[in-house]
This record gives sequence, structure tokens and C-alpha cells, in this order.
Amino acid sequence: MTYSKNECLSKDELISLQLQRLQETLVRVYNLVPFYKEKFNNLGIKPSDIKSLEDLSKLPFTKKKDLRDNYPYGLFAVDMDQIVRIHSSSGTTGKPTVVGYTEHDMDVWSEVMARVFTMGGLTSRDILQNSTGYGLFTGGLGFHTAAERMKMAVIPSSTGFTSRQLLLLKDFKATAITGTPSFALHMAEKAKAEGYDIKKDFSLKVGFFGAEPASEGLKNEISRVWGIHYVEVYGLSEIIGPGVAASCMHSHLLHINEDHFYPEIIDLTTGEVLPEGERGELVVTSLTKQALPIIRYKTGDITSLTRIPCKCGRTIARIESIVGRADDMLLINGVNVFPSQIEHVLSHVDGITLNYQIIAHKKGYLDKLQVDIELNENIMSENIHQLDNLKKHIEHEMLNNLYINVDVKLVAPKSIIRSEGKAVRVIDKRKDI
Ligand code: DLL
Repeated sequence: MTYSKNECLSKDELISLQLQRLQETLVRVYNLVPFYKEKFNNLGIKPSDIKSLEDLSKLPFTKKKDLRDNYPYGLFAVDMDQIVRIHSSSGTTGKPTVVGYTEHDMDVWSEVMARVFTMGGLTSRDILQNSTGYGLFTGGLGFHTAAERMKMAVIPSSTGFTSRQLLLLKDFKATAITGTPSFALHMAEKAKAEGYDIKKDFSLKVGFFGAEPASEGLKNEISRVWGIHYVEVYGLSEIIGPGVAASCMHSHLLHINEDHFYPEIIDLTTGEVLPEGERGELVVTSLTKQALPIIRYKTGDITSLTRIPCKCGRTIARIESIVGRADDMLLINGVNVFPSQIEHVLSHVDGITLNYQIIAHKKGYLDKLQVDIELNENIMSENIHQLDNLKKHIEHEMLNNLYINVDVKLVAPKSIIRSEGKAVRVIDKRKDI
């Protein structure tokens, strides 16, 4: 089942729709946003010079810094009386990024999110517990609006208050849930501790998770403990919020709603557009946004793109799960390491949980990587020899898979701080020096 016919267009139909929408967008940003007019003029490019989708690569990138420099509304292409919603992401450094939506943008957003719910098999008969944070973050309200559009019963439980969430989940009989993967794992842990029988007490059949990276191992673990199908949801506020891409019932790859968000994958160092299948940074151009149209936005997210047809029948391109963020990549004595690679190794080890934290620090001139990993409750043992063997085994696996020496520290169950929003997986102490 698909929600929109645009998910299944032929190649020619899709290209012609994308090109028409791209050209309209370029005219709009050129005429309405001084930032773009100046950038295009500096390069001597007019919107009419962009005659094909490939020509897009002639245009410069837009970066998060551009949104910050134009804080709060400098990149908006409409008057404030047309804005019906404002969201903002909390910047860890400097000013937050502010995004706005017209009524039309809200319609696009709820449509792409309704596509996502349909990918997970939801209909108006479903009850959705929306355990994603409401507020300035786009997650909660992004899911909410689309669920209402599909006439589901939405429980706006937001995140946190885990015991109450579990009570609602049992009593209100939600058939679907949303949240971050780390919160899903935390809820399962709490459910067990509070004596729930997860498979019997709850009515869940599917979960929609995103906002942070999750390895295949973590996704499988969440599916297993909850007994649900895992739909991965990807998105970012600068483009719209959740709903840019999501996985269907047939594959782990994520269908990108490319009739609204045109994707390119670029080389991390040269910025050149890479061919299908190669890994690089995802760059997105909005094709239908009114309030905040955005041209060649550098997402910072590392992935690859494929047009191999999916069994579900959708013809839109698919991206692989985000491997990590370009700025999340740790350089350990010259070797690139993504937290997702570490999680992948851990997901194949018995006796531990996937609650972990990566700490990078310096010893003399050398980089050192420590990974704190919570033990599984069943293996908490007095047997130091057994724990030492486990530690050595994980260190050996890290060296074999990542080619770096990792110092593993096994810590007690539930000793790593839990997050209600996005999990903090990496602490880079080298930055403090
Ligand atoms: O996180 C929107 C969202 C909410 C997506 C709920 C999915 C579910 P931002 O706060 O602007 O928006 O953060 C965007 O989060 O550039 C990625 O680095 C990361 N991210 C989002 N989804 C995924 C995912 C929301 N499925 C940033 N896998 C993005 C990995 C993700 N990273």
C-alpha cells in the first residue's frame, strides 16, 4: 500500500516533475531571498541556466552556518503573515536554527509523514502512542499532524515519564509507537524491571524510530524485545522534519520522498556529486517548500543512494541507514571511526547490552579510545576471570573490525545515563585540551 501515486512514478515522469519543481523553486529563491540572489550572482548563474537536474551541481551548497548567520528569519521566502508554524533546533554552539512553515508546507509535511505511516502498514484504525518529544523539536508534532490527517487515534505522550508511558501503552492499547531508538530500548528495560510481560501486556505491532543513528543490531534488538516491525524514519528540521525518508516493510533501506526533496550524495573532501551506490554526504534541495526553500543543503549525514527497485513497488530512490554524521566521525590516530561501527561490533557480542558510551582522549601525543559498555543483568558475576575474558574478546573484535585498539570498560547494568531525546554516544575529551 502506498499513500501517494508520486511514490510510484516512472523514471521519466519523476524527472520531469522534479525538474519543473526545481526550476520553480530556483526562480522563487532568486527573487525572494537576497542570500540566494547574491550567491547566484557571484557565480554569474541565473535560475534559467539550470536546464537539467544534473545542472544543479553548478549551484553552491547551503550550510547550517548560513541559517545561523541569517537568524532568525533571513532565509524565509514569504511574509510572516503566511507562516503558520515555527520550529527550531537547539544548536550546541551558537544560535539555534529556525525553520518556518506555510499552510502549504504543513500540508506537504503531513503528506510525506502519512506516506511513512502507510509504509509501516498503519490506517485510520490504528492507535498511535507518540513518544517523541513535542515542542520546538520537529519530531513530536511532525508525527502528530500526519497521524491526525490519517484519522488515527493519537496519544500525545511525548517523551520521558517512562513508567507512565508503559501504563498508557498497556491501558490505551496503542498498536504503534514512535520515539528515538535509545528511548525504545530504555522503555523495554523499564518494562521488564516493572514486571510487564512485553509481548502479552501490550498491543504494539509496529514502531517508528529515528532522529539518531541506530545500527542493524540495535534495530533488531528493539524489534525482538518489543515483538514489533521496526520502521526507520529519517529527517531534519532544515528540510522539513521527520518524513524525508523511511523504510518500508520489505527492506532496511529508506525510501526518500524525492518528488519533494531532491537528493545528491557528495564526496566528503571534493564536494563532487558521487555515482549511485557510493557513500558520501547527503545533500538535499527542497522542491516544494514555500516558507524556507533550501538549495543543496549539506545535511552532514553520511549515506549512499540506490535506484534498485524495491519489492514494495515504490520507485522513489532509497538511501541506506545513516552511517554517521560527517562531524561525528572520530579520527583515532588517523583511522576514521563512526560510532555506528562500534555499535555494530557490540551487537554481535553476548553478555552485554547496547547501552554504551565512547570516550576519546589523549595519552601523550596518541589518541585513545575507551568504550564503556553496560553488562547484561544475567552476566553480572563475581567471576573476575570471566569478565576479563569478555573484555579481551570485545577488544579483539574491535581491532579485527575497526583496525584500532579500543580500551573496553565493562560497567554495571543501568549505570550509563539514559537520554529521553537523542542519545549522547560520544564524549570527545580531546576537544577540551
Ligand atoms: O531529528 C527529525 C526527526 C524526528 C527525524 C523524529 C526522525 C524522527 P533534527 O533535530 O533537525 O531533526 O535533527 C536532524 O538528526 O541530520 C541526522 O543527523 C539525525 N537523524 C535524524 N533521523 C535519523 C535517522 C530530527 N533515522 C539530524 N538515523 C539529522 C540517523 C538521524 N540519524
